[in-house]
Amino acid sequence: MAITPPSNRLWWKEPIHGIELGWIVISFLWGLFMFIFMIAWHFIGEQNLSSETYRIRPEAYQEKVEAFADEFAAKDASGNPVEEEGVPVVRPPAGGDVFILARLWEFWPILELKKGESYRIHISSVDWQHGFSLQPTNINISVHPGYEHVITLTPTDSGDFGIICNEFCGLGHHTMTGRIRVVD
Ligand SMILES: [Cu+2]
Repeated sequence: MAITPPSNRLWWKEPIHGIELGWIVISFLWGLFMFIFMIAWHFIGEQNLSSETYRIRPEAYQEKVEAFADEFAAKDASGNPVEEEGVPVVRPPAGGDVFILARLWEFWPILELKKGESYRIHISSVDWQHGFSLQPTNINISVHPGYEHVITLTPTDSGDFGIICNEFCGLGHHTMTGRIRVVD
């Protein structure tokens, strides 16, 4: 049995009911309001992170991060590189460009930054998609191979800040963590 009889097949040409039209208008306006506020929150709520993004080959990014880590590797009193759980600690000069690489399943290297200085933090992946979530701050971006993201950041507190991957990336995903240390 047809829902509408054959004589009434052009059902979409029937006049729309007032209440239905009312809801369509309300949901359209609400959608418009939410759309505008995605942009507005960026300015009045400091919600969406400002970041720049550039194309880069994963191998080229890896070379850049390794050169950076070599140049500014932290050394102990006897001149040996400082590592924590096999990951080198890097002490870049205050206020410059710093680099982090995401890969299965680590963030590399560990950065040591100075409180109150502005840094441009570069982040990219060399294999799969990962997430960069800086705890406990509201800094959270997706990290893709082939794209270099740059976040401008000024640490306002000292201490250890954890990085966790929040895009599921396979077997070791739950162990994929990193660290940014902020010193006075
Ligand atoms: Cu992951």
